[in-house]
Amino acid sequence: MTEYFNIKKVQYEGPNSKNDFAFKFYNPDQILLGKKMKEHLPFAMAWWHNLCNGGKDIFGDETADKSFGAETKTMEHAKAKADAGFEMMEKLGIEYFCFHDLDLVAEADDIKETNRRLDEISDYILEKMKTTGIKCLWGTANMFNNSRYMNGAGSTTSADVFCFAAAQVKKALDLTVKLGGKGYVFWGGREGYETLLNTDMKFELDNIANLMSMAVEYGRKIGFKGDFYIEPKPKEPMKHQYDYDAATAIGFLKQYGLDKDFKLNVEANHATLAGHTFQHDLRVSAMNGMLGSIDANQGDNLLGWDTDQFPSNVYDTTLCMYEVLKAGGITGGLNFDAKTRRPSYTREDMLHAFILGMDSFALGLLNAAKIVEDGRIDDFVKERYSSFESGIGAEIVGKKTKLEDLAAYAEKLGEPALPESGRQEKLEAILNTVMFG
Ligand code: XLS
Ligand code: NI
Ligand code: NI
Repeated sequence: MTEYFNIKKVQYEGPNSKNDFAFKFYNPDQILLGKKMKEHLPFAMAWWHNLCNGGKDIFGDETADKSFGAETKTMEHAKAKADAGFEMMEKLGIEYFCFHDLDLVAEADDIKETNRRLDEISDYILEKMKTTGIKCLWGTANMFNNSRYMNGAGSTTSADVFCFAAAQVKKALDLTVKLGGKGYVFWGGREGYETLLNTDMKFELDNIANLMSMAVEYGRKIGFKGDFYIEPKPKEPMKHQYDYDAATAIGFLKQYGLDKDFKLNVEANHATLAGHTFQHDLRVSAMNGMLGSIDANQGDNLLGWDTDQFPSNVYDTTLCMYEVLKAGGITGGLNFDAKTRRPSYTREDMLHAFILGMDSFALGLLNAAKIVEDGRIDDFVKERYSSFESGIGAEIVGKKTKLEDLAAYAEKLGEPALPESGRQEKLEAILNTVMFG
């Protein structure tokens, strides 16, 4: 079989190694807080960015050749992509992949033919999964590229397009179950609007929820036991997207009674587009018991779009893994929803990108474990609210008070003392010492 990546399996060589094709920090079998590093970090490859995307942007053509030696849009090409993908995952020690239906095969003019192609490629992929032990993290349907989805899928203005979307979701669920996927994602790419002058927002939201409810019903019927996920994103491609951020998506799920079957797939670069930190959206999801999976990438603070970079910012990976550890881990995985920069167009660049991302998350995990073990930050937060542990504070928390009781307490007390200092600078210094000390 053709070898696409001309290297041996990437090994851990430690921080002093100068080998570009070695891990400096990701040491899969190293035990941390009672678990192997690779169990803390269930990395996944995104089929679309790595095996499909050639770097096309609105001003220019592809720079990377993703034909993998086959004529594009053929089944040979679909299989060559699978071969290359599995070779790369094996060489990097990546145990999961994520896919859209239309990452796997080219869409045909007729949905029946598209589905036949999907059956053929999923048989092929299933064989590769059996021989390599690589697993599917989640599947999804691409309901944003084709022009029929100009107004969205669940939020479309056309009942016929809605049915087409339903057909794609049904097939993508079939594929996810066939490949044993842990999750099924709804990223509402075009589920949003450009102007309220032509939009019935309430109607669109009801329809999206309806599509999701039907997906849950069908998925459970065919034996899907995993989690459904909403992946929030505030904008791009639409001006306004309904799944704006974690808090909005959770409210939506609760409103429509979908919160038992759904969790969130939080993407770093989407959280920042919504004006939050990555850590914020992770915390919002975790505190609602809905942190399911993570799209592990990073954006660029100077740009206002989803740049989908491989993570290199260790502060961010540290605070991400700190949230994950505090949440007791995730049932999903860490999907590198990320691509190499357009001028980094070679296969070596793909490997460098994953090694960067995996090492950045390994560093983040090592640091997060140190923060937890050090305990000063967690202790400070606990202490900060200690006035609610006894006396009137405990009564408030225990819901034993009325507004009149508190007013009487306040009148007797007079002007309260200022709350204790928030000590942000001290805590940031502790973080630095824990990370670099
Ligand atoms: C786009 C999204 C997309 C989803 C899957 O911004 O991140 O890649 O993860 O549809
Ligand atoms: Ni994503
Ligand atoms: Ni994204």
